[in-house]
Amino acid sequence: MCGIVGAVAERNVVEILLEGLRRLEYRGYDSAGVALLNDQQELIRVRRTGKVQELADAIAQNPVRGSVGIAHTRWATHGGVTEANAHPHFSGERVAVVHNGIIENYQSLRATQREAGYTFSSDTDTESIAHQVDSMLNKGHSLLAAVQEAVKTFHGAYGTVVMDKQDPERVVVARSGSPLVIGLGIGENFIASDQLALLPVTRRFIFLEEGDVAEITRTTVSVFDKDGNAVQREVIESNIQHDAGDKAGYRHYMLKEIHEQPVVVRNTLQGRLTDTGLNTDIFGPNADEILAKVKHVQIIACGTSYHSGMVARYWLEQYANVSCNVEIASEFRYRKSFVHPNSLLVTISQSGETADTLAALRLAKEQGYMASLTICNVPGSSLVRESDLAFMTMAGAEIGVASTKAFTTQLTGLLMLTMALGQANGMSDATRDAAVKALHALPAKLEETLSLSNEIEGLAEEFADKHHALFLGRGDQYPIAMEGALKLKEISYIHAEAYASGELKHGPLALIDDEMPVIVVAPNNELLEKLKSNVEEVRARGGIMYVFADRDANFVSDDTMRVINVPHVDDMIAPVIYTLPLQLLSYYVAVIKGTDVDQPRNLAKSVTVE
Ligand code: F1P
Repeated sequence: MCGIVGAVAERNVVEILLEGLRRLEYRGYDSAGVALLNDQQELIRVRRTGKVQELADAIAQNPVRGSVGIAHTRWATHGGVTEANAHPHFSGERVAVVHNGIIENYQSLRATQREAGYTFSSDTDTESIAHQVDSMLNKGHSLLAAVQEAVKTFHGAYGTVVMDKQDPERVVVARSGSPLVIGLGIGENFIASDQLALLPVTRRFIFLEEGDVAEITRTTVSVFDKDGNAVQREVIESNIQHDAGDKAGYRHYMLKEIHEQPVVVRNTLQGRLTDTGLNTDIFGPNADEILAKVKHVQIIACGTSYHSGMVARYWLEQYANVSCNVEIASEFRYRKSFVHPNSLLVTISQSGETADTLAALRLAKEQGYMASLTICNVPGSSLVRESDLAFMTMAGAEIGVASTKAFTTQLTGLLMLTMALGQANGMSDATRDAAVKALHALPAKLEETLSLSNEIEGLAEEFADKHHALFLGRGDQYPIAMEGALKLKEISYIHAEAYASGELKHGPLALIDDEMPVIVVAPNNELLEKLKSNVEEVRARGGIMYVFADRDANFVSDDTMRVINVPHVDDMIAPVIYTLPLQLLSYYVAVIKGTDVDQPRNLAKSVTVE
């Protein structure tokens, strides 16, 4: 979603801003822009719809420079994808603003501002931020005070950075609902919506908290909390590994990330899984003491992360004897729900910034959960900071909008959570030993599964002209079928649905014909015979099937069924393993269709608005 970069320096900051925007490209956006204060104290702006490269080309043709600047990638919410709606937005020739989030009361702000004589050149909610700050400046406030006063009138979510032409030494930033991080340099300071944007210039960061307003000059950073009190926020040294430019020879980040899974799953296990069980407190300080009391788990997440939560429900109830509910964050947060005694709230998120998941966590905290745990991939993210316990997946930066390695590392963490909760709830030694063995084997099995890549690439040809697809699975493979369908939708734009195959007779069988490929995930588990009956139901209606099956499951390819043999693995890790062929299938179908694999249309990597 939208990205912010800003800088206050002595040197020309144009390249820093553009590089920052490039590093945020993976989040998804549709236009980009930059505003600078140049040496003549003029406010200049360049904006383009499309890619950051188009903005960079425009600047290369008509160079601009400045030592104070703000830049933005916009993912349209209010107003179409036009240059006029791209950020930065100005109020007159004085104030420039970039903004992530949504100002929900922008209509009423606009009405008041119109009455005061302001005019609008965009359809955005952001322009009303610029005018609001300008009106406060006109009352004689400093830039800092003007922003502090202006934010009092905003309802909604914002991460915003403001420049004032008449005060060229500083930018003022405000955070409420959309993350912002200050990067500390030597004789220069920076701001961004994500630390990745600033890694070329610094590794020292201050993560702003909800309600913070901060004033940033070349040499000072002053932070004020929501009540206006000056506060000290901790400076964190980031050791995050990321090189946005590096596809390591792969054609797309998504393919690179699919192939990284054996390594990142190994990294996620490292230091946590021993030869006989788990190390202590791998979910945070004193976690073992808290987990020992847990009798129920409520999982909250969105998208792919929700699917990993769905798998965890099967695991927790089957292996750990702990009851579990899973819910989409946007539903959970707007309904009254029941809090079971001794409930642990678990949020799952790659980014740690998903607006609905974060809001659900905040709501749940008021509802009497025993403790909150997040399974998250981004250190220092809002979910990590606001949860009692955290388990960091070690997927590394995930650039492809469609999540792959984050998902399999989440599953790895969730299986370890199952072991940890099972410990206090009667998990047998045999089950624990099986889990340890299966997890130790997982990276190598993932590697083996990736060798199906060529076969799946060949198969993808058969999907390129299809408009619909149906994914089937049972038990803990049902969420994997859902994840497979989501991947195909996201990057190839083929309509795909997933069903628990026992549900076929209850409706979806009506869809079956030879134009609707049916993808089946079929490990050799106790549900195999049931699944085989469902496969026969599809066959009897002329359906064409692609079955990803355990080699011992005895499926045979024929005119109506193509069987792809998946390595045999223990039941516990089968959901992780069967994810890979479905990721590869979606990837190769998307490549054949020529879509923008890493940045699919209309989607954003980090969904920071609800
Ligand atoms: C949730 C999510 C991702 C998806 C896309 C949009 O994000 O739905 O699963 O791939 O990037 O957001 P998160 O909470 O896991 O960061």
